[in-house]
Amino acid sequence: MSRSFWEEPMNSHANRSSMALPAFIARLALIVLFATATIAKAEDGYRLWLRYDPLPTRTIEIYQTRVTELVVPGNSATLDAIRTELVNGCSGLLGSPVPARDHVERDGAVVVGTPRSSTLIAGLNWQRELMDLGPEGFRIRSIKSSRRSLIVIASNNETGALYGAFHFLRLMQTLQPLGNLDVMEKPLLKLRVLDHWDNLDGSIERGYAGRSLWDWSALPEKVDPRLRDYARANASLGINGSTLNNVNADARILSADYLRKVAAIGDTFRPYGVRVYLSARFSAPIDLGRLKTADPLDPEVAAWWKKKVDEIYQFIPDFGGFLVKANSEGQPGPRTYNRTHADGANMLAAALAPHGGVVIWRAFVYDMRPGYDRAAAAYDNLQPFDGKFRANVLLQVKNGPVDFQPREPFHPLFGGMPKTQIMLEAQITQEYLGFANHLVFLPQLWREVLDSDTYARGRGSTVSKVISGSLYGQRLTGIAGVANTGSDRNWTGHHFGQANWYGFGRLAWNPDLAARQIAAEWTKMTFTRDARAVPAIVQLLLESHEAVVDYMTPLGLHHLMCGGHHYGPAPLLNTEARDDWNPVYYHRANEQGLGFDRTQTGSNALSQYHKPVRDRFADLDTCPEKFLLWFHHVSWDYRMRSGRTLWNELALHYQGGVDWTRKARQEWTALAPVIDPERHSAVAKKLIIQERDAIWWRDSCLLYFQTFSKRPLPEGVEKPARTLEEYKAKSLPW
Ligand code: GCW
Repeated sequence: MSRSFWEEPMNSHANRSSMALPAFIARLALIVLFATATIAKAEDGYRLWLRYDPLPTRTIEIYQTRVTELVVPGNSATLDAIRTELVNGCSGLLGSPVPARDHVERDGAVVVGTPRSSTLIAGLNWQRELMDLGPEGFRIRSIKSSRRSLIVIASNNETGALYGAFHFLRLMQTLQPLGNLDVMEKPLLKLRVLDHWDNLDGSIERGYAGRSLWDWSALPEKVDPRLRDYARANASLGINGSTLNNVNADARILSADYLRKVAAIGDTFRPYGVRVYLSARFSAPIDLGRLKTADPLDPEVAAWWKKKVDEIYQFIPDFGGFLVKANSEGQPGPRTYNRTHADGANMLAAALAPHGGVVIWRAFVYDMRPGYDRAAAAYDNLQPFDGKFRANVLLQVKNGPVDFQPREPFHPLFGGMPKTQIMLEAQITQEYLGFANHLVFLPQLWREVLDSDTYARGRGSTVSKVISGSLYGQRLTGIAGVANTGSDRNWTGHHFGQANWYGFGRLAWNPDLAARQIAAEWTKMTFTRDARAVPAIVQLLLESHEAVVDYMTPLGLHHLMCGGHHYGPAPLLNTEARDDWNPVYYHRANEQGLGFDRTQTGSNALSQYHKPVRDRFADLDTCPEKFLLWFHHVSWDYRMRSGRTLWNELALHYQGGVDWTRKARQEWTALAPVIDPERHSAVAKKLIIQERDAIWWRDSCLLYFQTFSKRPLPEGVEKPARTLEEYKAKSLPW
């Protein structure tokens, strides 16, 4: 059996007989020491959800007859990856070696591949089904062949077979019956990409889990073996793209020196179906090419990009394309030359089209004029170009109209550009959500956005349908997640941050998956299958998002974070360079009340939504209270649906968030017997920070808002731990 590279090397057994006693004891001590270290190291979270430790004995007994040998005929890097993964996975889970064979020898063989790699699969007559499932879909089926019972994992394409293999391992890891399998799966979105905001110096913008995984100085000669594990983890979810560098891009990434390094990364990812994308700096023709302009309508500029793109494909034949942040937060772009976003995107798209590459143009564009509402800016800037983008351009839109807040209503560009291929951009890294210190299960947030009804084509026009193309029939579809990975041994800083990487991948595959299912799968694969612990952890995960919203920005408040780093509260902040980087711009607290009026009496950003949505949000009687202060400025005594005043309700939400962090700590403590000590204690420490931070948020926000509301804290809300002056003097440390 070949051992998984996740696993530690096996200890060699000492030869007792030929050894003197002291030497033997010393050797034994060493072995014990080594074994302990090995076990301890194994629980550092590195293996993510791909842990292949033995399943419960009863399950093994049942599975052992179903999975006896692994038949992955053929030779290619992907087929090899499938074979290795299945041998390691099945052997580990079943606690004894499951051999790989060239052909079926017995009942219980698992046969994997494509009609081209396996004659058995070619003979099954599944052509039509496999065709319908596309290049990344797969079928898993229990069949009888030559009187033998087999499990077949088949796809038209090797990457699909790899996804099928991971799906099969997930079934085992989550203890699903294998007796009569009949699974057909295909991804609902085409591009499922992680965006890394990694800089060339190894730092990561908004990264909280160490340094960049790409060691540019060592590449291309030395490729960190970890990159293969990164690709494996992505493939296990069906993530098929990775944008390596920050959208605040350094043009040097496009130089030949760097392209060689990028190619080495691409070679490592390729067997796992992960294509490489790069963020392109719009001014690269000037920065790298020494041209005088980057005007997209200048023929020399277009020629420069064409040549550059041709060069990229020499290095990376399956290069995915460019991600572009243009004319946003100081980045250069077509507007610099009085050209439109469409001009810019289309010029790059023309260079990429012959190679099958795409341009992913970001909609995160906001201008500042006096009285401007930032929440309305992206729509105003991009919507007029609906239908103007080339066929290989996607417009990547953040889930909400401001910026990855703990909660936002859906972005009005979803359903607002029927003739444009819109992609969703989610943020997995927790820029505004407590960095890698807070436990917050983001699939819950994404679920809320995906389920939001835009009413673009009447009831049921959900964001999920907009991005999956089922509403408008767009050809290219996709989703991107700003990665939360880094060089930390456990990849994501917080062990529970792994759930967000996992959950993003699962939703990218199927944006209609329930958050509860994702939470349960992840928990069983990552932490424990204990029948009482699983529901407890799932519950914590599912409650966590609302709790974080409660102690940070309840009832539609947003952007109350400290300037710059965005950790901790600074509701009074009013000194940032731009108005719309200041919390006071967003909460608009005064003696009358609180909230941003985005109705007709205010910025009227609401007009960007389709009519029934607009009307529902505009009317205080129908506006969901979770968005109340996003759309309305309401008085401190405004009566909430509970009968309480706004002030009292607000205070109780803050308190509720704090209460949850305490409950989470207690429940986590109770789980100690079923979680390994190393990860248990690491999470427990993070939960202490989360409680401290929640209190800080509650107190500083309430004390500050109280200077306007001039009302006492209601019963049930604890007395603040410090004075407002103290909170002003010091910001929350991370
Ligand atoms: O949320 C803001 C972040 C910036 C980021 C920007 C963006 C990469 O604070 O760090 O820049 O969004 O999405 O472009």
